[in-house]
Order: sequence, then C-alpha cells, then structure tokens
Amino acid sequence: MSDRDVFEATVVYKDPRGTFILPDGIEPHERNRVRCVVPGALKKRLLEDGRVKVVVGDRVRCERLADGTARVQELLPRRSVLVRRRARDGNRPQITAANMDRIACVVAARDPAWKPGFVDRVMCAAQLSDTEFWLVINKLDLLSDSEREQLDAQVAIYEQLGVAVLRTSTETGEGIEALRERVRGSVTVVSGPSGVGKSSLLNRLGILGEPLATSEISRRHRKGRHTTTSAKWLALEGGGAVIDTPGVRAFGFYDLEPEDLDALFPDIRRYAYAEGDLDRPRCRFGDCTHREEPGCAVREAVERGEIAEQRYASYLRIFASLLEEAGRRR
Ligand SMILES: Nc1nc2c(ncn2[C@@H]2O[C@H](COP(=O)(O)OP(=O)(O)OP(=O)(O)O)[C@@H](O)[C@H]2O)c(=O)[nH]1
Ligand SMILES: [Zn+2]
Repeated sequence: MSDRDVFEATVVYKDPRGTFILPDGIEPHERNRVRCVVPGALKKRLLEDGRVKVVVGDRVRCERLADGTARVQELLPRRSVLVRRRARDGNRPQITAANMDRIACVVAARDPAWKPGFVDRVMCAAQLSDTEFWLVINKLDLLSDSEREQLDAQVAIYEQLGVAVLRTSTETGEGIEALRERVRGSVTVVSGPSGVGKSSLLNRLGILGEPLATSEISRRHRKGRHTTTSAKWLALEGGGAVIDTPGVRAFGFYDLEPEDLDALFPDIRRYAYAEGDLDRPRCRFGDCTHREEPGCAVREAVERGEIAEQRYASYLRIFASLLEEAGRRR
C-alpha cells in the first residue's frame, strides 16, 4: 500500500448506509464526502476500551479502497466528547459527538417558550463534558420591549455564571453576524428543542454545502425519508464547523449519581463546598444533597437570594430524575 492510500479525515455523518468522512486537505464540501466502513475488529476494540464507537466529529485514519470508499484503520485521540445517556437502553452511554470546543444551546424567546430547566440540563451536560457553554436565544423579533426586559432579567442569571448569552433573530438579522464571527474557526455543538429556528440559524452562519431544510412541510418530508437521528458535522466558511444534533426533548446523563449533581451547577457548588473544592463541604452533613437537610449552605443561599430560585428548582428536578433512573437500574 502506498502512502497516498492512507489519509486522515473527519467523521461528518452516520446513517444506516455507513459512516461518512471528509478527508483532510480537500474542500470541506458535502459533495467531497467519502463513505467508509468501520471494521468489526475496531468496533469491538472501541467498545472494550470505553471509546464506544466512531462518532460525528471524530478524527480517523483511513485507507482508500479500490471502489472509492474507505476503511477506518484507527480512531485518533479525542480532545472532548459529548456523552448522553441512551434513551432506551438505560445507563449505556450514547456518545453524540467528539472534538467540540463548546455546546451552544439554542432556544426561542417564544413560540415555543424556552424552559430554563432544559437550558440547565444542557449546561450540566457541558459541565460533564468539560466544555464551554453558550446560550443562544432566537426569535427575539417576537418580543415587545417590556418582554425583552423580562428576558434580560432572566438571562442575567446565566451571564453572572459566565455563560455567553447571544440574542438572535433570523427575521431581523439581529445578532447573526456576531454569532457567525464567534463560531468561525472552532467546533460548536448546537442543540435545542424542535422549532426554535435552529436550522434557519445554521443556514445563516455560512455552512458549506446544501442548506438545511427549515419549513414545516420539508421537515416532515425529511423525517419520512430518513429514520436516522445522527448528528451532522457542517463545515463553516472560513474554517471550523458546527455539529447539528437532532432535536432533543431531554438530556439524560450517563454515569451520573444524584449526589454528584451539585458539582455540575457552578452556582450551587460555590456554596456547597469551600472554594468549590469537593473535599470541603460546607453543609452540616458532609453528604448533604441540599434538599431537606438541616444546616444546608445551599438552601440558605437560596433563601438569601444568592442562588437563583429557578436554578435551584432545576437542580431539584434533575436530582429527582437521576434518583428515579438510579432506582430503575437497580
Ligand atoms: N419570528 C421568527 N421566526 C423564526 C426565526 N427563526 C426561525 N423561525 C421560524 O421558526 C420555524 C422553525 O424554524 P426551523 O429553522 O425549521 O426550526 P428548527 O429548530 O430547525 O426545527 P427542527 O428542524 O424541528 O429542529 C420556521 O417557521 C421558521 O421560519 C426567528 O428568528 N424569528
Ligand atoms: Zn446542603
């Protein structure tokens, strides 16, 4: 085999026909995708060593085959990975994407109204993946001036936690150029509930290749044709990419015990542990879960208004859902 038959590539898409990659050094356009196979021996090794499988965003070394397709020889080291619990198989990991620099949670200012609980879940997932988190609020054009002020007050909670909050409208173009600038040159996983305008937004960020379908009709059509829910790696003009993940209603957490949840809420963690150090709990009970226990530093901070009620409510809800999942596993 000559050297030119071996190349490195990025995994951009997966569906029942196979895994699709974009070889390095050629224009990162959809039409240059190459279909490849992941040999059974490699699949088995990935399962055994905990890397699970080849996912969108992965870097791979491949070998070109005579029929124009390719075979993956090796999965190259990952710098980050987004792990979600599998919807149906209980506590088995579902790795959604790899090698991202951040997760951007896209919600709508209204139609559909955004739920802080959803945002908090995605933010926990970013914390768990050790990845930067952005909150993108789209459809800003639908708000009156006074509603906008309410929104500003609500998102101030996130801004105080150091989260970048980006306000956009694909109708008026507000914030689009700023977002376009910010995503360029790096890899952003984009996640959001259905109907928030995620596809409309991505189409405005300068993705190379076919625009994403956005209207209700084409969306239904698209769902009919493909049954896949793979993420898609979309190269950006000027470098970098966005990874479009299929609409998620809920984020589950793989391998997370309820009692470890406080570490994923930076605001709660700050009060629960001296200087955020998990070895130095501040509540009366070292194993406090910050629900009903007396002498809880977190609840006291909520009562003083130093932790937002809304964030604490999310903590309690996610805690309860983790408890329920843990119960189901046992
Ligand atoms: N008013 C307003 N409507 C928008 C905006 N962005 C998108 N929309 C509309 O919202 C609807 C949903 O937009 P999509 O881009 O298809 O939404 P999506 O989030 O990709 O939806 P899924 O494909 O279900 O995940 C469409 O009717 C868009 O025209 C916006 O900024 N303002
Ligand atoms: Zn406590």
